[in-house]
Amino acid sequence: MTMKRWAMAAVMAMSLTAQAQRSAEVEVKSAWARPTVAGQMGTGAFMQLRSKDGARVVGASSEIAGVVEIHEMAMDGSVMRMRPIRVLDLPPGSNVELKPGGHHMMLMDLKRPLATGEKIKVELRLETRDKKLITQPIEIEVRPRAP
Ligand SMILES: [Cu+2]
Repeated sequence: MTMKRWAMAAVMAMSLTAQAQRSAEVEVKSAWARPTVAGQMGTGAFMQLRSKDGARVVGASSEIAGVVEIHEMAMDGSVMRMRPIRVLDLPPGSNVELKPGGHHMMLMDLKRPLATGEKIKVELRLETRDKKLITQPIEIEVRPRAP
């Protein structure tokens, strides 16, 4: 094989790898997080999640937050409170929405303020239907309201 053909093959192999990464376990749409002001320690992030084969979100992390959790809203007497859940189930083919007032992602112990227009990276920890643990990087846009 000539050097040139070898280089082309290498480029093709790399783009295949990139494609494989793009056909991720979970389809993530309309991911957004609320901007924060200096000193604010936490904010909510929202998105639509869909897994063709079914999966479970079992954790999340981000370099901009010390702690990332999935929260649910639940009544505590007559007061609505949020509390962390350990597992978010994504039934096969269903849209699962993280939204204000409902299940949401919570970015806590923020290392810096989040400015409108920037994109932050979060890694989802997923358990696939065949019980494999994988991580999937997602990008979340910082904006004051849903896209
Ligand atoms: Cu919360």
